[in-house]
Amino acid sequence: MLKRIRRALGIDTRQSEYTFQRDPRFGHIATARVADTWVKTTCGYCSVGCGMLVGVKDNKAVTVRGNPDHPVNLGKLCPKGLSEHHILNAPGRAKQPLLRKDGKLVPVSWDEALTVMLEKISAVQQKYGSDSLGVISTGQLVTEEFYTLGKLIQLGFGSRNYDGNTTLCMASAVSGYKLTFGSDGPPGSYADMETADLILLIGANIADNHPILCQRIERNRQCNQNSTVIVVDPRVTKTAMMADIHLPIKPRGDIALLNGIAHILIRDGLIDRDYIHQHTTGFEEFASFVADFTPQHVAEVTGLSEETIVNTAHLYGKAKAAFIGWTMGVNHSTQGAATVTAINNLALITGNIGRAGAAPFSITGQCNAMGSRETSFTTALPGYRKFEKAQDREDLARIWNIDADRIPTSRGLAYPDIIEAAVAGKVKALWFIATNPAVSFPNYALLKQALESVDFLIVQDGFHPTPTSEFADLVLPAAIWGEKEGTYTNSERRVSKVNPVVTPPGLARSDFDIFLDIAQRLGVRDELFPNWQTTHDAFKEWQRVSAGRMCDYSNFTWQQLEDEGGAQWGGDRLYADGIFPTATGKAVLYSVPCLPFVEQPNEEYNFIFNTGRTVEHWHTRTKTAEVEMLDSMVPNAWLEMNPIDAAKLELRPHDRVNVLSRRSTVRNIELRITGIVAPGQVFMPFHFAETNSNLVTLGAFDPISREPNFKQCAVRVEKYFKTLK
Ligand SMILES: Nc1nc2c(c(=O)[nH]1)N[C@H]1C(S)=C(S)[C@@H](COP(=O)(O)OP(=O)(O)OC[C@H]3O[C@@H](n4cnc5c(=O)[nH]c(N)nc54)[C@H](O)[C@@H]3O)O[C@H]1N2
Ligand SMILES: Nc1nc2c(c(=O)[nH]1)N[C@H]1C(S)=C(S)[C@@H](COP(=O)(O)OP(=O)(O)OC[C@H]3O[C@@H](n4cnc5c(=O)[nH]c(N)nc54)[C@H](O)[C@@H]3O)O[C@H]1N2
Ligand code: SF4
Ligand SMILES: [Mo]
Repeated sequence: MLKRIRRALGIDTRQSEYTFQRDPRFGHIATARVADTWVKTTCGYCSVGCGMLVGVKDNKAVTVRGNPDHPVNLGKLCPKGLSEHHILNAPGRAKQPLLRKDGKLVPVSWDEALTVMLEKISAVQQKYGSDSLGVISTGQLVTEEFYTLGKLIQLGFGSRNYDGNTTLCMASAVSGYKLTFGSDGPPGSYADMETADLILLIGANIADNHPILCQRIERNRQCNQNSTVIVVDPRVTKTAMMADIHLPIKPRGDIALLNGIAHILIRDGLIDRDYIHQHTTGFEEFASFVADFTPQHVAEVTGLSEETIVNTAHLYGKAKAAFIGWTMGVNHSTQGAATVTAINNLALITGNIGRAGAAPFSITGQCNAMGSRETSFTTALPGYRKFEKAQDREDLARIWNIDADRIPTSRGLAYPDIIEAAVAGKVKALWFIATNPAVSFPNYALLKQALESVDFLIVQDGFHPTPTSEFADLVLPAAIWGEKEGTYTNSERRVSKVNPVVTPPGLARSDFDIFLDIAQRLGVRDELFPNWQTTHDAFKEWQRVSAGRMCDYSNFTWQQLEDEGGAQWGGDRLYADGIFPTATGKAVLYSVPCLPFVEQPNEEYNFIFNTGRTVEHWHTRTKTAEVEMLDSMVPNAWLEMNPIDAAKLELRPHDRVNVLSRRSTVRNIELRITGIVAPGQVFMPFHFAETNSNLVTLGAFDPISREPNFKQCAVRVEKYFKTLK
């Protein structure tokens, strides 16, 4: 779709071409790719946070290679990282502000764009109150930009209705960590994956989505003959194929499995009673709660054999150091936060936390989802402070030199609730920054209604047109990775330097510059951002705000972060002393039931629909569809179905099919018949706007984290016929 739109607009969709010269060492090489200078930076795709060197020639990024000195990746990069320079001068980049006039988006100056934006927001806020402005950001800006944006929205515009696409992603991990430990913050390090005796990966397909982490497992195997890798996933993913043991769990059987493992550990005396006594609360209640999770009961719920469940528990309980890593197979659920607490329970009752190789470790998603969590202003106040705590608000007011009563005492609406409020007419202006909800938000029909209901819709993106920017009243063209400076934090709390390589195309400006310009026009720049010119000014204030907090940046310098391949706040691992930031100083064991997922299959909609990713593509493909070598490998979506189901439906490999749910239909997808998925389940990647999986997904959200249940809903599959439009 993106390519079609661009072709229709006469935009060249080909990659730039190279001329060739002969090099005595390498044979023919492309001259256009011979770099004059190399710039150190950090990959802008996933949260592994690989260090890279970008080769530049004539203000053009011509090549990328892994930074051999970076501790995260030691010179390796995955296919997306290796081709990242191609996105910078891709034809689809947004190059000028566009304003809707008489129904059409037309080019305007920045002055006109921002003048109109502020007039519209001000009109809406005067009429409907300050919370009628809703803002959704991302996990893909630099930390300094997140900090600036949060201040601008909460204190400048005075709206509490600010959230991010991180609620579609990490929110359950954040909520689960807060419940158990009293604070967010992944306790472990990647190095733990090298030293653990047992690695349990739950709903995490690292071979596709965090490929460079796989080398940690390889290194573990080289050093430790007796280590075991167990992958819990309903599908036989590439990661499952790398494992020693794959547990093809029934969808959403995870809590039962985790409680069942706890049951066996307690029954067989494989728990650390000293650790439990000194560092946790709630054990008696927990032990009696999991008594019901007998191997027999858990086998029924999970579809795994009793023997497998007992074996898994014994491997976990007997490991000297056990590591649990998880990603979206856990978080993307109405029981996401509860599942995270169940994971934390296992770590706590065996003392597998705060030691080398031992951690309950949420593998994050986007390059800087962690930076957005640290600076927050969404679910918390900056530096993991709490809206509800007067002391926290007073601390910040002192640093900011403002009255404490200007700081909100509770969070505003979460992302899905902002969308609902837009449909309900309570949020009247919406501003999306670096996210593409028309492809990524569940239940597209409701999202579309929200986009069409608001009085004014602003989309600030590095690319245009995107499926979301097509709805916009105002498009603000933004600089992206490779064009701006600041820091990203990866999954292991490592803060790394991000550097500009080239200047942004056309009139595109960095998000930071756009925020400051808006602050100036709003009349709050001098108060909120005094004398700020660059992201380094934001960094300096953020250092003061984070000082003494868990995510303390006060001793970091940009130069040191660049030279040393980043630094981890909190050191190698958190909670080494077993003291947790809860009221009692102890971690809390939660007793969580395992509930059936919300939309169970029935006769009419007889399949469980699962969605996820593939290594070649990044989310909604605004970037990777522009990289020929990635897009040509996987140009279209597909649907995975088990041979038993295909035989019943008389479908053959590569048939074209439709996927129907109670909400809508995805039409004309290639069918792949494969044992990767179990009978009764189908899987589809969510990357493709033209066959958008979120037409059919469900608008059901975790009551605590507000994260969507992206991984299960009920669908049926029918053969596609051309006449069906
Ligand atoms: N190539 C690539 N890499 C990426 C991204 C990308 O778009 N492309 N995105 C990044 C981001 S933001 C994120 S959040 C991460 C996501 O990384 P992952 O979480 O690894 O990605 P997914 O494919 O969404 O889901 C992982 C697995 O969850 C499984 N799953 C589904 N239901 C269940 C269940 O009930 N229980 C269990 N145990 N598992 C289940 C799915 O079968 C799937 O294999 O990837 C990051 N890295
Ligand atoms: N069905 C289903 N849906 C899902 C998921 C799933 O597994 N299944 N996964 C969910 C998850 S975990 C996530 S994280 C979301 C991701 O969903 P999105 O956030 O919508 O995905 P992206 O394609 O990364 O969108 C980022 C946008 O920001 C733009 N951009 C990139 N860099 C910059 C920048 O520096 N500045 C600005 N202003 N713009 C920039 C890009 O061009 C792109 O349009 O999708 C969620 N949706
Ligand atoms: S693993 Fe992630 S951070 Fe590393 S190169 Fe690939 S996309 Fe970039
Ligand atoms: Mo994500």
